[in-house]
Amino acid sequence: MTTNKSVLAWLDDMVSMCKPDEIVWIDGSEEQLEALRKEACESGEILKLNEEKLPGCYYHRTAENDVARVEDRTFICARTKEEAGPTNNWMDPAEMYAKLRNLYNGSMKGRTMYVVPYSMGPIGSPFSKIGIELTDSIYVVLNMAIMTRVGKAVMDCLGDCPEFVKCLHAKKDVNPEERYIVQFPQDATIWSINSAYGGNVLLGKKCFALRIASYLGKQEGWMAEHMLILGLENPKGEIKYIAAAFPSACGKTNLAMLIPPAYLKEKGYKVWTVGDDIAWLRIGEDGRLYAINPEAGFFGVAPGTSEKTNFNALASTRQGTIFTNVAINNEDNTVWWEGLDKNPPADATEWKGAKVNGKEYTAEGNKLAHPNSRFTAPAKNCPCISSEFENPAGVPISAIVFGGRRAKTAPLVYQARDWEHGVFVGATMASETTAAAAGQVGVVRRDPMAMKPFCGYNMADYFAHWLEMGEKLGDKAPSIFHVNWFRQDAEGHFMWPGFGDNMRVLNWILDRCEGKADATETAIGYLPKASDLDLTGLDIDAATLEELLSVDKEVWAGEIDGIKEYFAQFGDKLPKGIADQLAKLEANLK
Ligand code: GTP
Ligand code: SPV
Ligand code: MN
Repeated sequence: MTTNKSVLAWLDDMVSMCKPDEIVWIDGSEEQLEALRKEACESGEILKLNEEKLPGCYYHRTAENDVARVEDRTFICARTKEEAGPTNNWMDPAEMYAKLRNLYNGSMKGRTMYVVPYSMGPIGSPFSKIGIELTDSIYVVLNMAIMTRVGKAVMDCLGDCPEFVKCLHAKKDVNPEERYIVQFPQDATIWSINSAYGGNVLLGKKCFALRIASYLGKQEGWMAEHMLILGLENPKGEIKYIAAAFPSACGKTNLAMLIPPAYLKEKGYKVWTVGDDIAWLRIGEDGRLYAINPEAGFFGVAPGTSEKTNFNALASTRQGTIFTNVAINNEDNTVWWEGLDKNPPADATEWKGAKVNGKEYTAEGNKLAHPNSRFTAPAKNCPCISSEFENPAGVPISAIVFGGRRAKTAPLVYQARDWEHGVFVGATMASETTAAAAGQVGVVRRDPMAMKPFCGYNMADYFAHWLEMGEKLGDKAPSIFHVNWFRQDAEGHFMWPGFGDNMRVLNWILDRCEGKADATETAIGYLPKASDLDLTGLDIDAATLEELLSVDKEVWAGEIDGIKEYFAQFGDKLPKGIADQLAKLEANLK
């Protein structure tokens, strides 16, 4: 498929190491993908679902020990430990290459190596970047074909250029003890072994589009962020774009596809989805910040997705979708997960593969679907996909929103005083951990800009890069906000209805950007009073609202200690602007 010397030399090296029986280039044609689906169905790697109800949809179950990203097995092998920084695992690149070459050696004997050329971003856009993933998993090929633009057109676009990200994935024996997800930023190389799950193996996603791309962005003056991108259309037909960073399983897909409350819908408000997970941001010719979504599909959390909570996400999964680790409804060979409806199938196969009576099974408190079970759905299926989705120049961003899952502390919404303060707000984000990564769930941890697991270099330099971008943007910089949809009352109930009602907060945010909404200055930034939000038709009592929109100085004083402790690991590298903002917050809270 190519005469590109760099590609062929690299491929030779990888083939002689992995020793596959066969090499198959993925050309992107429907015929080839269909043949692979057939083959994977025959081997049992995937199952075909009900063709009438879910046309072109398949089911896949991963190993029980392989159901989420593994942060403790993920490495940034920069030249030095200092370059990887204190928030990343690091090993000397030469040592890591040697260790992994041993593991990869002969790992594809008796197997086929698929060569998947892919583009992150529309093929040929100045924003876009090319990768080639070598994998021995048809499941990975089929997912990459949904999540990215794959095939011959990508190789044609690459031509003789040596600049592409070299990605190698071997499923091997899925041994968690020898699982490695390794980025070599200086070599634009990603090596993944002993996993077959999502972000560990769909190497265009977190490994490339965030870890490698954040490193490239730092060198080249742009940003790769864990952000959704949405367009909010007002009744006049004007569309303003928002980019929002929330940690994994904290609501990006949901917000990106939001359906406004009925009264706003009637007025003509609409939300258009540009992206649900990753944004690449560059300064445009007019000096504003522009974003593209480098992906072509959604790898979304299934549990909690329903017609009521996220109609558009559910609609996106009704054809051409791969479901991973959800439950099977054997009554009609469709899928089910907690939160889809209140009616688990009696005849079900739970995610681990056991046939169960679903009604009794959930009654025991067990989950039919894994909490991190996912759907891989083509973006073009989404009823609210933006007309700008394929725009190679991206969309102009008016507001940047950070958010986390905080039962206490963070109010529903507040606005940063300026860019530098906004970067501090992002840098001090904290959120409860979720099932998207292996490990304990529900523990509050610092997750700057929702990038803790995804920043491909020293986090302190990443903060500095954010500050530099702000300097370049000057008065054209988007305003920065923080939201928290997850405040809980004493009984552990969510205080804010969330989902579609988050639109009320988005409207305040965009009005603030245009100087059209009021706010009160507090120690942490500008907060709306209840009367500043449009709460028409919302059933929420005044006391709850007051609490959602308040800043408890004592609780925040406690935050200061946590922030200081967190920043200490960066030593002198912590940018002065960030240290200044911390001092300001401390003074404000006195
Ligand atoms: P990743 O794909 O892991 O990056 O996750 P994400 O950030 O896209 O999260 P997603 O939108 O899939 O939401 C994860 C979980 O949070 C789901 O179970 C949702 O139902 C729940 N959720 C999303 N938005 C809200 C909200 O506004 N309020 C509440 N209470 N829950 C929400
Ligand atoms: C996340 O964990 O943030 C995801 C899923 O979007 S994964 O692709 O597994 O990283
Ligand atoms: Mn994500």
